[in-house]
Amino acid sequence: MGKKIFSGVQPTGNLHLGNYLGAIKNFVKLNNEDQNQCVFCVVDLHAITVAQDPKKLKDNIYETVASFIASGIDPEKSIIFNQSKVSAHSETAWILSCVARMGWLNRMTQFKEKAGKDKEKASIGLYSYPVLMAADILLYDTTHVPVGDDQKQHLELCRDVAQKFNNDFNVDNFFKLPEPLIQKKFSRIMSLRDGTNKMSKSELSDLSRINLTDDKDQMINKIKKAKTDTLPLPPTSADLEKRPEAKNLMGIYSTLMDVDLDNTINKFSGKNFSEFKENLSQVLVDKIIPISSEIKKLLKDKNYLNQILDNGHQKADSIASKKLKKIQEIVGF
Ligand code: AQP
Repeated sequence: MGKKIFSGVQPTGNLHLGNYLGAIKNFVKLNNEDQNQCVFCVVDLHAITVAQDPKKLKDNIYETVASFIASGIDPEKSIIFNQSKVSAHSETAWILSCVARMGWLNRMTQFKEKAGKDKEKASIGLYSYPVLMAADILLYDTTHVPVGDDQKQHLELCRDVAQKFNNDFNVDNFFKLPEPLIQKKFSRIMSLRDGTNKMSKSELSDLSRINLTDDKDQMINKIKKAKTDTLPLPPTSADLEKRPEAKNLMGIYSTLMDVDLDNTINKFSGKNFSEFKENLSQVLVDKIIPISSEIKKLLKDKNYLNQILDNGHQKADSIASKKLKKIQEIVGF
């Protein structure tokens, strides 16, 4: 039997190599497996947990859809839609927020990181974000959720919420407990400026990430400027452990080439960074520029993108509203 896949990407702009290698590349693989039912959501309700410029948000929604399609997701085979258009997500999130416990949410590291020191001023939405994410996933009887490593804790919370709902209302197996699908290696792509921080859309320095819409010169320049150390490339993977920037760049190369890290190490051991960076730039340009060009082309055809979203909205709404109706009956509405 095929898998039921659900995952989301926030339309917060600057979709980057981390989003692609950590999540979207995996979406494409799952989309291409025959039996799977895939739902890929542009999670705009999640995006507004931090302030967004309304005009840019609209553009970013189109850019996210274009990135899905340019990366190889087939909109005929997978459901692609905008989260805010299917009201069952918000309605289910409210019900589940009465099931989830404060103590569980207090442990979420992403909230702590994003809220920073001034958590009194963070939005309530940012705090309860994982409950909305649980609603997103559970509405589609999802069996597998392809995500980057940073989302693992939220997935565990989703399973806890599902289990507690099933227990509290005595509805065994009503919500399925979804499994995370996280890449085994290099599940977290790090910033090009600091190998200990994840590559992120909201990082101020554009030099910290490769955007999926960057052109060839920008990519080459960012790799040239990527932080490194002064040593030549090492002979074993153990030697990389204390060299986060070298490890990240070699990981990016290996993931793009679909080869093991040891393979990359053997190829470049003893060489200096400038030679390695030339090879890395070349593979980036070969693999990502076709996607980048396709995104730009698709963004010129808003009618086509709207058509995909409308079509996806109808399909998603039909599944989600049926599940919501059952949830409402169970809680006694
Ligand atoms: N650096 C990363 N390495 C691997 N996977 C990553 N993902 C994000 N960054 C990396 C994965 O991409 C998917 C979509 O992420 P998202 O946009 O919904 O949210 P995010 O994790 O908050 O992404 P960013 O880039 O870090 O955005 P900001 O800066 O706004 O917080 C998810 O599966 C995520 O794991």
